[in-house]
Amino acid sequence: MILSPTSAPLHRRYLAADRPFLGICIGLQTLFESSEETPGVAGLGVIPGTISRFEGRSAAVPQIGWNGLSPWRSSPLLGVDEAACRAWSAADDTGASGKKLYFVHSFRAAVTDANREWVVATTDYDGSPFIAAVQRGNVAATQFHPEKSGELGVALIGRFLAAATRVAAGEEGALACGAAAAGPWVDAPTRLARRVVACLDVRSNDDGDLVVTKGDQYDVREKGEGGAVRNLGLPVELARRYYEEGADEVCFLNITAFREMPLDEQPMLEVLEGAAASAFVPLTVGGGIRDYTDSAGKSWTSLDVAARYFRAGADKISVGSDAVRAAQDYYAAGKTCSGASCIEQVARVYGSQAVVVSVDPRRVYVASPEDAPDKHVVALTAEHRFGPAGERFAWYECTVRGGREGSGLDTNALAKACEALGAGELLINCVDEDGQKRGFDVDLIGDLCAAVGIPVVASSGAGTPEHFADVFKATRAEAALAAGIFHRREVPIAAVKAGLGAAGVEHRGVADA
Ligand code: 1PR
Repeated sequence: MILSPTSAPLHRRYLAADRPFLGICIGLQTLFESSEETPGVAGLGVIPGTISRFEGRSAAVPQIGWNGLSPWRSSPLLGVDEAACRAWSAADDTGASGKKLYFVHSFRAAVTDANREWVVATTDYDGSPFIAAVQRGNVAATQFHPEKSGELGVALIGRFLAAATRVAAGEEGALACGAAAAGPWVDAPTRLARRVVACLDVRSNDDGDLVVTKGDQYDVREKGEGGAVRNLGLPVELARRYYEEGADEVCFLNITAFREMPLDEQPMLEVLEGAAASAFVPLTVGGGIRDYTDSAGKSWTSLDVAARYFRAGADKISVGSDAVRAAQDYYAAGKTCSGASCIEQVARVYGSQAVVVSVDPRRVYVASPEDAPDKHVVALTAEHRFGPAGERFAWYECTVRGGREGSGLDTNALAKACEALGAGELLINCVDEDGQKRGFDVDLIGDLCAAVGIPVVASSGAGTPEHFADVFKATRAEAALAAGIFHRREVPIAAVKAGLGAAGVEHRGVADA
């Protein structure tokens, strides 16, 4: 499609005039001719090709996490030339195989002969390379999110803005990249890192201050009569500390939202705005995301609530109690989707990759699978997980209201329903292991990883760096989350990453700049 610099709409004229442009994620995909994600809607057609969905042959879809780049040519924007490119794939001191950037998408552009001249770099996922960065003249775009890719990404944006300023001042070639190439300089496939997530359970303490707290099997108060809410720090300060220490994501959970109305909880919006201004990694927020009527009688949909969180700086929202209700409705309606659930509303507008379901299972022990014929029973493999009478089997009941109420629904059924409803990721807590520091419940995590094709985040029970390597070696979980050991400074994130390197688990290095 030839773009006419005069007759086309403004955005087309801007691109046709080769003015400095940096597209991010959907901003890259829009440059192509069309996308399977929006049949019948034409792209800008600047780059030949159609965007297509990952097939999920050998990896979870969406791709969520930090993956490497295979540069094809020098690029001032990416900050790579042929010599520096090798640094991109060289292992760092924690054993991470090269620098990584943050991707979160279900669709991608494949390299074709017709678009090869645009390709600056590719990345490998789900068994094949896809286009990670394009450029021609001053028009550039990346599939990854530089604004969420730590110092590496912040530096890339800085280089783009500086070069764009020089181009605007008449300096030709300030953004120019090397000549088009036939393929990557380094023929080693890139690998997706397993993510280390820091989780901040947030609530008001007895003085009304919003603090980060931590439960012990979901009990966040100090032991003893009238115990105060544990105060482990301030949310924005802790989020910045974890970012600086190398956390790959930060997750905020408003753990009293099921009692108060979330948007009356304005402080959570301020927490997100503060964190987004200083922690340049993905932020997830959960707690209270559901349809509700506020204290003034105004009705808000889940989408309204989620939209406020996204505008405040969240990249993903997490749904807990409302996901259980949605799953129960799904089964009650004969495994059909109503379109009305929070998961469906938000996934339809923002994409599945923005919707996390946070599950709060607890074990219900049975002597044998036959004792729970209508439940998905899991065989327990570690003595500390056996029941009080030595039971080696359990089904996992979803709880709601922060672990306070059972739902009767088993977690395996919930996971399948939420995937069908459009959730993009599962965050699997475990009430029994929360705060116990005995390691993640790999029986539960492995069972759910086998049940769904979306990414899984293991949560609850981390006590040592080895526990992270254990869950990544035992299951395909794409991420592992911890709270207590980070808040109490018992285990540094760098120690977790070094442990992953020693165990040969792909991860993102701590110093990514
Ligand atoms: O139900 O949509 O309003 O969401 C409420 C959210 O808040 C849910 O994601 C639920 O898991 C969470 N939540 C509610 N009450 C508590 C509590 O602790 N009293 N947090 C709570 C549950 C799970 C993680 C925890 C990990 C790691 N905690 O946040 O941090 O288990 O802990 P560890 O590393 O110290 O073992 P909705």
